[in-house]
Amino acid sequence: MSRIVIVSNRVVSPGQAAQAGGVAVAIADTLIKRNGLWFGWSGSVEAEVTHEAQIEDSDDGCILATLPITTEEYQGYYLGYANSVIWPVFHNRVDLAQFEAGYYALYQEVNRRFAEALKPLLMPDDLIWVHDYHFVALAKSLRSIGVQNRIGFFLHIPFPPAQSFLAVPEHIELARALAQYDLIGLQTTTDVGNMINYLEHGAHGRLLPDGRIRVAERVVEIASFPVGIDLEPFSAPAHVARTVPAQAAESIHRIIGVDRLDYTKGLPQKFRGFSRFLQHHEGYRNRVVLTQIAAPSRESVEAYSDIRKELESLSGAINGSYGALDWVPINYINRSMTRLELAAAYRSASVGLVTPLRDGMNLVAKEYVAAQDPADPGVLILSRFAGAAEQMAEALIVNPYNIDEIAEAIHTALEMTLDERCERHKRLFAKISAGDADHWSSAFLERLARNDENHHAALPEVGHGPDIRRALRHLGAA
Ligand code: ADQ
Repeated sequence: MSRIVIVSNRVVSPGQAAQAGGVAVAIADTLIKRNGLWFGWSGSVEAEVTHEAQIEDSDDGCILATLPITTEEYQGYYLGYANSVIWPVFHNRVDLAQFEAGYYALYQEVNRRFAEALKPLLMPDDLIWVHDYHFVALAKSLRSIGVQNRIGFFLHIPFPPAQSFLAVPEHIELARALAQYDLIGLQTTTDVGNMINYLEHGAHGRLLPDGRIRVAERVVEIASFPVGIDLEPFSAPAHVARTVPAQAAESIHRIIGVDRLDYTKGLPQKFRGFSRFLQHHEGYRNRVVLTQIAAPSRESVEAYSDIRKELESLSGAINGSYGALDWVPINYINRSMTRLELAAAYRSASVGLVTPLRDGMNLVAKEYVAAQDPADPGVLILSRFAGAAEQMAEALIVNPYNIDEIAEAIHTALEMTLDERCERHKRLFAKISAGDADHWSSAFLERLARNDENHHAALPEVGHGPDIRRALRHLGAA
């Protein structure tokens, strides 16, 4: 079996991955099982450029290889191109993208230097799995220095509609860089449709009968692999259930929100939706509290400090209007929490309110479902613009821009009968168990591992693969 080499922006010791959460857990499990190598940024920023990775053996039999970046790269590559161009555009916020800042050169430079530092660590039959928008150009840099291994790429964030992607001045360079991968994994069939539509109409790509696409003399396969969670940390600790009272009185229902403090997460709309609910349903005043746990994120990017100020002022205004001596409607917590604390908070909540304006998947939706008591579960309210909505149709699906719809969904959730709650939860739980983190990484790696001959044999001989057909139907093109 080939060794696995994972490349991601941040590398953490596999033993600490559970606390880092989400994808780190899935990556760490895969690496431990296959004694792999994890390569990426060390998290430190230094004055001098470093060319060689620092190697460390982890206790779990994996190898960690990391490099620092320079202060200039931190500004231009990390905060700049990755988080002030790709992140906003891919989340359909072209208005926030800083195209003119000249960040692209530093993005290419970091991708090139990381490829050069990775090459000496590679063995000929390693499978290389690159994660996320920080490293779109990594395969291109690896190929240019002679690396011929199979290289897969997984994009954790959405791929935008072609019209948004075309706005990026370097879109053709990015398309050519994407074509250097053998397999591109996206979260949803909508993302697959968007990428294929762009490649065909914006980058002269040609869809082949076997479902792959030819771009700039390279043939690449694109498919959806919805990311899953490791359920155990959320479903196991039944002993922590109900140790987190919503507020002093036991009869108070908790609505829970857990998000990084990011403008894509729809937090102001969520607060306004909750306020509208209190306005329209007076009987629930004093009986419901919204606990919003919002971990600070990328605070040196201006758009992020703006959202923080907006939320502080909104929660203050709502608490000022509706609060009473013994009741604070919004319990706004601006820090990170442990997995155990999160599991207990999810389980103590009658409603999980997950309303991003755009999200690749959204793991919080899955964590909330995993943490519920199957005999008395809470109700998930989920934005139609989270990738998770493609799988989790049994949630109450809302338009996150429509605060009246959010308000009414909160009311419906709080009034829902036990039978209906159990039925919806049973179906959602079955889906997230079948598509957990392990299933996600195995499915991606199996597909990547197929050699070209097997690959052709496994795909339909005529017409496009099922993912491509669904994606094209979605776009009205087939
Ligand atoms: P994120 O944008 O970070 O991930 P999300 O999927 O919600 O979004 O994952 C966040 C993770 O961080 C969850 O595991 C959650 O429990 C944890 N978290 C959030 N707030 C926290 C807090 N205050 N304290 C502790 N933990 C907290 C990106 C994409 C998503 C995609 C994931 C995985 O933007 O769309 O689902 O990658 O592919």
